[in-house]
Amino acid sequence: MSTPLEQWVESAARMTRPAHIQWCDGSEEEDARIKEQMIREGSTFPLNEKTYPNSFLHRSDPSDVARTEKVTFICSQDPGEAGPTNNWLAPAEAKKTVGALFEGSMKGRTMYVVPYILGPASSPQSRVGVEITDSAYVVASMKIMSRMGKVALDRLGSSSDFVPGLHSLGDLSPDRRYVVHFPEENLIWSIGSGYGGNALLGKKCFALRIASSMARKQGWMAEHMLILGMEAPDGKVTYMAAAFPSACGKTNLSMMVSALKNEGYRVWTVGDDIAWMQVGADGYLHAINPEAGFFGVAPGTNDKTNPNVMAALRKNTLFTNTAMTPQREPWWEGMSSNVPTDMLDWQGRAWNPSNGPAAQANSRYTVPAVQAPSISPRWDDPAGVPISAFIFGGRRARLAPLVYEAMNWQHGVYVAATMASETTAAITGAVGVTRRDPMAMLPFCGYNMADYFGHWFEMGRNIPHPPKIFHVNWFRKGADGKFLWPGYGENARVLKWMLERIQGKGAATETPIGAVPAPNAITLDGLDVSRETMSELLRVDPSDWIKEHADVGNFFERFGDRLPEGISEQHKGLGARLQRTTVGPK
Ligand code: GTP
Ligand code: SPV
Ligand code: MN
Repeated sequence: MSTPLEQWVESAARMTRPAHIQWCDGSEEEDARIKEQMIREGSTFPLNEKTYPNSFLHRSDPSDVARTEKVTFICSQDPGEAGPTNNWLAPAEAKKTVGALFEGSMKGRTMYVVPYILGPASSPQSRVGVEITDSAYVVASMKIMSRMGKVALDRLGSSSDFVPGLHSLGDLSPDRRYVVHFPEENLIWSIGSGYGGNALLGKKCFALRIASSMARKQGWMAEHMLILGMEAPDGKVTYMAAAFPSACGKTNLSMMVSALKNEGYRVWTVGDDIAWMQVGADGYLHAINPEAGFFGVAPGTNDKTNPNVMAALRKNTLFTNTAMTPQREPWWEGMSSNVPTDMLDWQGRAWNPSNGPAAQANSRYTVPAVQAPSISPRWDDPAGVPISAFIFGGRRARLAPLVYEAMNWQHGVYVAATMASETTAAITGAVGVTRRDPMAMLPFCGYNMADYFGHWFEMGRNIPHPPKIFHVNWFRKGADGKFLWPGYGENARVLKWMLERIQGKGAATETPIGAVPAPNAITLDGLDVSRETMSELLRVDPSDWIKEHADVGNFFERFGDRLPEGISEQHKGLGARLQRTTVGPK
């Protein structure tokens, strides 16, 4: 008798007709063979064995360098289940259209069967997925990003309790690229892309889109959040989770070297992109990191902005679409002030600045989490870590202050639901366009976003000790167009204020949108930020916020009467507070 997994593998092989089938065990020997295969295929290159041992540079197809949201679909029976912010296809239609592309797509190629666990191997919160792929790069990446191979097969046994994900490179044509999700069957199909979130199906497809839909039914949360522990001078560690849209600073915040480390404040990394959370016996929300590695944005990373990542990257790392120096070392814009000569750009051409940046703007590194010097001793804790604060934020050149605190859970859900951010190179399309991105989940919520807001309210009723909710904006700009806040390790100063607020200390000033730090409440010692700049960073301009409020109202209209009452109430409340402020007290 074959197991449910074997049956699914057989049916996938009948459809895609590979020349070979290889079951991955996750061993180092297997990993070495996969790397050899990648090198033979011609787009992967070993890096300097002395300075970057066991590290590789992979060049993707130039038309395949970021997530493609336009071809990402939620395929529920009822389009209302996908909601107005997702692309929708009827399941039968998706199976027909995308199935036709899978017909014979692996002919002459090897089909890899990649079992993996999301979350600590022994955690009850963890789940098993299996990805079938014809990409050796995907296998090598999944080995870093998840607990992959035998450990997952052992956990699965003959059970049918796994999320199947079928992936094929197809012909890599953007016209024949689809990333489709069937939340009612917990199934993922992806074809035509070898890139990150499109192809590593354990990441955004399972750990967010499918998992968010499971979490809603089962009473837990799957969020696009980093998880960090903030250590105070007394040695106590307070855990926080933060949701920022793609390429808006999650990896950097979670791995920061704190500017306040001499005062005893330091940051420990639990996760950099995704959090799965459920209410623990102690009444706190407990978070696990479903991943085992970091798939981080390379450009802008250097010894000053993120020394922890720079240290982590020196071995066993897979770089994608960076440039390469004559010493066979990776390079990207912002890595060093001296630009190496005679580089190959991300497409393998002799670098010529007239061709644009040497490294692709969304070039990335894939590195095992344990290599980070900041990795938390509890990052692999099967019980997860108790979360005391949620932080939301995005890129807003104007409007949003450096930090503010929501009044309570309901207000915090509203703050998160009204988040907006300027788009980045992590997704295909225009960069710098401000869009609403509730909870940084716009591209990742596997069901109707209005119901997702409802789920947040529901969770609030079920968490005896709910996290405090904050909003941050590291990206506010001055009249000169430059960032007002230095960011990176200096963000520890903002985390310190949050910690004080959690402890019932920390001075704050009420504004219509929430509480901002009182003047002097943020430690500025040793920092070249003037009091004037600080007050500009914390300024809340009611007339700007009245415009924002109207824009938010238009966004919410898209959800019709599916929008939870709690959101409408909060929206009215903010409108009234803003009116009172501009009119002045009677
Ligand atoms: P994804 O992996 O796409 O989810 O991105 P992310 O949210 O983890 O973003 P990441 O930390 O990789 O940062 C993305 C870009 O923002 C990089 O170029 C960083 O250098 C830059 N960045 C991160 N933190 C800050 C900050 O505090 N201030 C400024 N100005 N830039 C930052
Ligand atoms: C993101 O875009 O949020 C990422 C990169 O973390 S990807 O894996 O491509 O989704
Ligand atoms: Mn991300």
